[in-house]
Parts: sequence; C-alpha cells; structure tokens
Amino acid sequence: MKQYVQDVLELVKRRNAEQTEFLSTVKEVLTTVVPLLEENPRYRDEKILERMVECERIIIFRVPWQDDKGEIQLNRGYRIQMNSAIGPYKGGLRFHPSVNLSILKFLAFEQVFKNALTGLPIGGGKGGADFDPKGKSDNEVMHFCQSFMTELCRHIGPNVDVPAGDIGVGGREIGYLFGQYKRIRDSYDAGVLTGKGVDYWGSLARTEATGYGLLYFVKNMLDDKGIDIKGKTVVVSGSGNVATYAIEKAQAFGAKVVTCSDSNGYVYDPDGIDLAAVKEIKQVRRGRIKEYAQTHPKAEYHEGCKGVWTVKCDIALPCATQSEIDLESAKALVANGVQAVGEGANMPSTLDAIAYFQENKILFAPAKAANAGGVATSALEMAQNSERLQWTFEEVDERLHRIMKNIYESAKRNAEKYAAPDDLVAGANIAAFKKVADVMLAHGLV
Ligand code: NDP
Ligand code: 2IT
Repeated sequence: MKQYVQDVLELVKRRNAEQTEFLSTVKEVLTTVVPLLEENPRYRDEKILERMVECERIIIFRVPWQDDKGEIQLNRGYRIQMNSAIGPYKGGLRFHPSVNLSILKFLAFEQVFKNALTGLPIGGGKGGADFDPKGKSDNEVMHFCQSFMTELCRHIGPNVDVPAGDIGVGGREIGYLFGQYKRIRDSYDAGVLTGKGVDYWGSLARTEATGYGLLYFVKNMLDDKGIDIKGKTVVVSGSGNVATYAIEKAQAFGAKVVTCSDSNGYVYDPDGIDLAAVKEIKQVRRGRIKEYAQTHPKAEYHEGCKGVWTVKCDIALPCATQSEIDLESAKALVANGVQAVGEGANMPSTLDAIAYFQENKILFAPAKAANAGGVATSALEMAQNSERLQWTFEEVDERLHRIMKNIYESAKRNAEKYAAPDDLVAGANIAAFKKVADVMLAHGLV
C-alpha cells in the first residue's frame, strides 16, 4: 500500500506541478492513511484516493470594480467545490493578495476532512480572491463584494455551496455579500452564507467559535495528560478573528498570553496581552498591532512575524496563516521548552516542523481537528436557519464544547488503533478519511 500511495502522490505531483501548498496537504493526508488502506483495499480498488484529490469543480472568474477615485480595478475570484459526499460544499472565502489556486485547493482539501470530523452534514469547499482589503474604504470593499457575488451567486445556495469567512473576510464582508445575493436572487435564502450578523439570521457564538474551539480542543489534550492549562504561558500569532478569541478563551482558562502579531510584526507583553486594546486596534480602528506598544509601555514591538516563535512559552498557538512555523521555528520552540502546539490557522506548521514536534514528543493538535469549531458552528448556523430559530449563546457554546470533545476523542481513538497513541495528525486524518471514503463508496462512481 505504501507503494500505491507513492504512485498516487507522483500522479498528483505531475498533474498539479508547482502547487506546493496543495501538494503538501495531500502528502500529509495520504501518507497517514496507509494502515486504513491495508485494512480496506476497496479504497484502492475503487480509486478513492485518485478521486478525492481531484476537485469536483473549480470556478474562476473576473471581478471588475471601481475604486473611490473612479479607477477600474480587476481581481480574480475563485470557488473550489472540492467534495460533496457528506453535504453541500462548505468553507470560507479568503480575500488576500497571496490567494492563488494552490492555496485555495489546499484549503479546500483540508476542509473536506475537517468538516467530516465535525460529525455534521457538510461537504468541503473554499474560495476567495486576490483582493487586498487592507487600506480600502468601506465603500471600496462593498463594491468589490458586490461584483464578486454577482458572479458567485449562480454557483452557490443553501443546498449547493455555503461560503463563510476566512482571512480578510469577516462580518462586514459577509454582510455586503449577503445583501448582493439577496438582491440578485430576490429570495431570503439565509442559509447561503454563514457568519452573518445576529440580526439577520447569524448564529450567536460563530464569531468566537474557532478560537474558543481551539482552546477546548487543546484543553482536552492537556487534561488527558494531567497538565493544567491554568498558569501556563501562551504564545499566539495573528490578531484577527481566530487569534482574538483564542486569546480570550486562553485567558478565561487562567493562562497568560504574552504575544500576538500581524503580518508586519509581533508584540510581546510580559504582563499578558490586554485583549480589549487589541480589539480596539484591530476590530474598531482596523489598525496595525504596532500601535499596541504605543499605549503599553512595558510591551515590546518587533518587526517581522517569525520572531514570535523565539518567545519562551509552554503552549504555542499559531493563528495567522499557513507555513508560519517552519523547522527553524519549531526548533526554537522546542529548545525553549514548549509542551504543546495547537493549530488555529490552517496548515501553519510545515511538514518538517510537525515531524520535529512529534520526534520531540510535543503534544500536537493538528489544524483540521483543532480549528474545526468555526465551521462546526457554521453548520449549527445552517441548522438554525433551516428551522428559522436562533439558539442562545450558551446553547451554541455547549454544542461546540461537545463537538470539540468528540473530535478529540475520535482522533485519539484512531491514533491508538492505527498509528501511535499521541499521533493526532494520523488519528484525525484516518477518522475523517474513513468517513468521506465510505460515503463515496456508498454513492457509487459519481
Ligand atoms: P483574519 O483576517 O481575521 O486575521 C488574519 C491574521 O493573520 C491577521 O492578524 C493577519 O495580519 C495575519 N496574517 C494574514 N496573513 C499573514 C501572513 N501572510 N503573514 C503573517 N500574518 C498574516 O483571519 P482569521 O483569523 O479568520 O484566519 C486566520 C487563520 O485561521 C487562517 O489560516 C484561516 O484559514 C484559519 N481559520 C479561520 C477560521 C475562521 O472561522 N475565521 C476557521 C478555521 C481556520 P494582517 O492584518 O497584517 O494581514
Ligand atoms: O477554515 C475554516 O474552517 C473556515 N474558514 C471556516 C469555514 C466556514 O464555513 O465556517
């Protein structure tokens, strides 16, 4: 089976040359499911691997819009409809200048397995554009979102494909996107997007869900080893949606978070990050994290984001973007005594960094399990939209708790059965792969 997986990986390389991010995630998943293939050769005989790595559909489109000066701007929009075995395609939209096919295909591939782990009826997709919301006025962002949705609206729907936020897409963008969808389709299909405002059918706790869910997962992992999160020093990267609510819940658990960052640099606050100040800078003023040091004399600001991993800590929570922890950063973290790493971002650790953590017996919570709380709560938003009701914050949070515990236990169980007891990377991949693969077999050759 190892040879078979190698052959499939060669094929994927040939057909997707230069798509480094996509090739990296495919390699991670496929190499860890070998024991499962040995147990059930039907997955090989019916070419499940080959089918899974091929997107069901890719949509690429032109997004023309006018800026505040009246000049015409052009961006490229995408939607990757990766796998609909378990439910409608589901996954976020990313607006960032780095967006390309490789990044979106990696995110869509991850999303398929992440969504399967939630236990909720959602397939996997991802989309976005190489649009940079930074420095744009609200008016420009609105015009961009409207043009983007004018094309996207014919490819999505509550039972077809349900986008949400990701980097550069938050409540403001979802609002503009939903407004345009509603106008064009002339139908209040609330379940077509998630992450909506709570006054127009959004779910309470969706904003907090990814960061909170990450901490619920990490706490389960630590509790299992008899390690108390209270009093631990935590390093967080990023200062967007995931980072903000990861910090909030880590602090609520009694941990001390000493850093956060953006794409320009990081702040280190020995007194613990003042989250109200971060929210004011990032959510209200849409400013830079550098500004934090201007009002917090004890805090240090450092240019460049990689340095954040040289800060001594017990727990590291990468919550910014892909490949932010490379082998060198992993070595720095281990040398400084890190005990656990929890991935809030998607694929923030490179494959060699993960291998290094595992060799050094660092507890490692992989992204597709640890950050699944966001999309799980999106699925809860879809459920509330279907029944035209809104659950309380406590009810959604309680369900999120249970979902994250189930994901942890399922990853752990499969790690013990098929790999090594603490190998949650393999455990999560196997649990998710099995579910998607079995449904694909049940559906026949489609
Ligand atoms: P936001 O746009 O809210 O925040 C992103 C943060 O990461 C910002 O602080 C941003 O800094 C920083 N960042 C972005 N790109 C880079 C880069 N290339 N280098 C360094 N820093 C960077 O996004 P989210 O918090 O929603 O997403 C963060 C991560 O979490 C992503 O990997 C996303 O895919 C993942 N994720 C998000 C979920 C969600 O529900 N939102 C769910 C699951 C995973 P700056 O402002 O300078 O750009
Ligand atoms: O990466 C992710 O899981 C997300 N950006 C959330 C997707 C969603 O549909 O809520």
